[in-house]
Amino acid sequence: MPKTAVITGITGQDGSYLAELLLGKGYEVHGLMRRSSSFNTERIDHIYQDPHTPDRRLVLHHCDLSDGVALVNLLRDVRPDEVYNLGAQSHVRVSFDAPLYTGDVTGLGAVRLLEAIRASGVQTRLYQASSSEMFGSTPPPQNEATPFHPRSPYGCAKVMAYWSTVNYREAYGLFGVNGILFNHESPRRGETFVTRKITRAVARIQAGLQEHLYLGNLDAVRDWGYAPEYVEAMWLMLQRDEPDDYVVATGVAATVRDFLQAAFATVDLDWERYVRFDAKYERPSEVDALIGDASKAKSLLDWSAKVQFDELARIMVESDVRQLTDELSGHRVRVDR
Ligand code: NDP
Ligand code: GDR
Repeated sequence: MPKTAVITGITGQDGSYLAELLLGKGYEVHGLMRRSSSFNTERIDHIYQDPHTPDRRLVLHHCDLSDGVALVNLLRDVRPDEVYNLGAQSHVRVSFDAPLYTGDVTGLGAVRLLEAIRASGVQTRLYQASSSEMFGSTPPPQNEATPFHPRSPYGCAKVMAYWSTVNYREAYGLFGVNGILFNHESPRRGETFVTRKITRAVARIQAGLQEHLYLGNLDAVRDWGYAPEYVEAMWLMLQRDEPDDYVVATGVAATVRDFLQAAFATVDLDWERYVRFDAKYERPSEVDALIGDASKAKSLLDWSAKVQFDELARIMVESDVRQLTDELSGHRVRVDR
């Protein structure tokens, strides 16, 4: 029998790569998507299967992490072997503007899913998308034993989801794992996260469509990896005999300025000519430095990152240049945000 998986957040960056990975392994994949007034399936359109396709292995369901009863019903109907909770309000800066909403979806949403697993009585394994943002102001390097000190409503919500997963493991014997993933990016990264904002701007500046790029704090240190490699680690965690928690990271530190330099250098431009400061992109409390120690994932999952930030910047710039060329040749230029 092929395995069945449920993915919350299938329309997001990681959800789309994970769906591809699981379909490639022969899984039947059930993705939860929010109802939206405009199409929100761009990242999974290439793997979409029409409901009338015989034996289709990708099924989409309208469901929201704020709707606990719908989660119970869905799990009872699908009876998945594995559940990946990737759904979240995932933008750190936005979480300061929408703290209650972020707490509800990113924090309580995970608890609703845990309760839905219990209430439906389904025997399943759960992956919780935990985040390096939980470490917040605790200095690097950070590993599984590093204390949490979140610096945003998003980070606080992720700490709640993390501990709830551990609690359901201890209280009810649930096979629940936390992947504590450091920043990971790709050509499918949301356009308001700093890496993608930069690589899109490089393509537009080179094409003469944009003059300046407005950014906030350039001194922040992050550990940027490549998303397709990170979803592989998620899957590996659920294949172990025992549930556990794992840091997933490259271990390589780079500032936003370093990423800027690498991205603009891909097309031989000097970033300092184009970048301007705008305080609106600063956070009320910033996370200064995240650098992960993924030695546990290396020894127990045999997983390690291959792509590092400078190659990542090149992959993303090249993709954005191609995408812009396609848009221009179709006479369709998207309005920038
Ligand atoms: P994205 O922001 O790209 O995707 C988030 C997904 O959650 C989207 O599918 C979104 O739907 C969905 N979603 C948002 N609100 C709800 C809701 N109320 N109910 C159901 N679904 C909802 O995030 P990523 O793919 O980058 O990240 C995946 C997960 O991993 C997130 O939980 C994130 O917090 C976490 N994470 C990400 C890291 C990273 O560097 N990328 C690092 C560590 C953790 P829609 O498409 O309609 O907006
Ligand atoms: P982050 O990613 O907050 O680490 O969360 P983001 O790309 O938003 O910010 C990274 C760093 O860049 C600085 N920065 C800017 N950020 C944005 N978005 N826009 C700007 O204009 C800008 N200028 C400077 C930020 O201050 C920050 O220091 C991501 C998300 O995917 C989370 O969901 C995930 O949990 C963490 O990574 C790990």
